[in-house]
Amino acid sequence: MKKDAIINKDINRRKFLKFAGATAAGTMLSGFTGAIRSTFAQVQSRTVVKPNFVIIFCDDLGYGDVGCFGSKKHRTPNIDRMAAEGMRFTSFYVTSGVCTPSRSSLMTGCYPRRVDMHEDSDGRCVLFPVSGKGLNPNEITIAEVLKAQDYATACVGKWHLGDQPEFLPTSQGFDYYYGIPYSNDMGTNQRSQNPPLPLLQNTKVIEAPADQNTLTRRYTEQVIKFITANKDRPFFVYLPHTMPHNPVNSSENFRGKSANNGYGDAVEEIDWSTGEILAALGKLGIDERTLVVFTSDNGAAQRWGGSNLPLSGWKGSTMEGGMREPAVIRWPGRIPAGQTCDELASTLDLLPTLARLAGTKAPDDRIIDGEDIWPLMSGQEGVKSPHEAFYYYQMDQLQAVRSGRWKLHLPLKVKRRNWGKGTPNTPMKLYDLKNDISEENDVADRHPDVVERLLGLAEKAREDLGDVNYKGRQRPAGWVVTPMPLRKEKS
Ligand SMILES: [Ca+2]
Repeated sequence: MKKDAIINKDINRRKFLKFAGATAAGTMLSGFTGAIRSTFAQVQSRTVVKPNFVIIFCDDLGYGDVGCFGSKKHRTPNIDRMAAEGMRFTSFYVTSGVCTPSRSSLMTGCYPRRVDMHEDSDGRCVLFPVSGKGLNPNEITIAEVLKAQDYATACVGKWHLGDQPEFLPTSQGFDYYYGIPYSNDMGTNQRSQNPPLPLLQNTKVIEAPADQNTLTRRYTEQVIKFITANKDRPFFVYLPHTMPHNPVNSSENFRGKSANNGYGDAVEEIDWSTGEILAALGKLGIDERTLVVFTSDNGAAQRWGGSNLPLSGWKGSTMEGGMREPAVIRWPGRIPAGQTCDELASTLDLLPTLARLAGTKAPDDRIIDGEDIWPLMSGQEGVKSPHEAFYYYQMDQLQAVRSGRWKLHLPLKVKRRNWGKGTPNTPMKLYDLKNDISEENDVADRHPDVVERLLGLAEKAREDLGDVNYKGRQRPAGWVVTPMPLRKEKS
């Protein structure tokens, strides 16, 4: 693989401003007189008030891990209330069963293969510390789209799209960053050559190893501080929690309190955190102009106590349990309360949808795989998913396709797994997810026409997004030649 392309951020910025076109006019206004500016603001406020956005993105939280999605073990009254005041999405997907690729899609509105974030430089399923590879700064992230609309932007939590300065949130459209750059199990304890798990503020390591017990609490404080400081202008907060990814940790108020060991404690602290953020929005009087998303980056792992029920399979697989997530979206007055949407939607759709709500649109100088799902979110009657198909990739391999109620697992000579040898000769299977959400009854024999149609869709995906060694219409990742470990400066 070629590693010689160092990204020129200035060129990138210029390109982006060109793309932003009319929207850049908003930025130029800062040079005008106060009077003109205030007239502009009045006109603008009469036409459209830009909503705030908060995306709460858990790490490895399963489909069945919160009360409003059926958990009997975890007490999640705040997330449940959020669902009662908003909409549950029950066929909401991420594009991968693991962290890095899944996050690349939320940021770019593209499948991981599209932006070459489906594997690391050595063919592993996620990025590891001191990685020369990262999300290409030439990609236009959701934060960059919103920043061009004059949003204040913050990322608080686990990033995992590159640990070099060129790839960190502050180089990808976020004004502010506070959090860990990759997974909480990737400190020195994982491999002795890794630096102690760094906690960053912007690009500076402020603590190493990070005290994981207090991360959820500190993230929450950071988010509320940022929201409070920016309450009078539109803001975008991306909160990718570190928990409940293993090793699970929680602060003293939650430790040992749940009915499901450390995992349950961590989930219940995330619920508390969600409640604190919603309470802050209410207190600041900005509830009705703030859209909040709650979901997870992939399904629960098999080993640590999470649940994907009633789905089958675990984190890291293309079964529903790996890639279908609990999702709640709330915006009082704009999203109808207490409703459920079972139409196919995904994290791919957040960029186009939020762009539209901010008064702009997704970048049109490149392929974006996501679609605007505001018609679904706003509860318009009879609206169907904008996606003819959704594709389940395991790293570089297309393994399954869903269209409407049907999901086809493709027949594969060697079905890839994240770790170790693949599984040989896996047979084709067709499931009717409407009647068989657990993927238990193969009905391929009874529906040859459906099988043929889905095989055709898979073929289209192979041509477009690629499959194994065939690249398809892929854009390059970002690379740095000499990646350096993130360490705390000696004081
Ligand atoms: Ca994860």
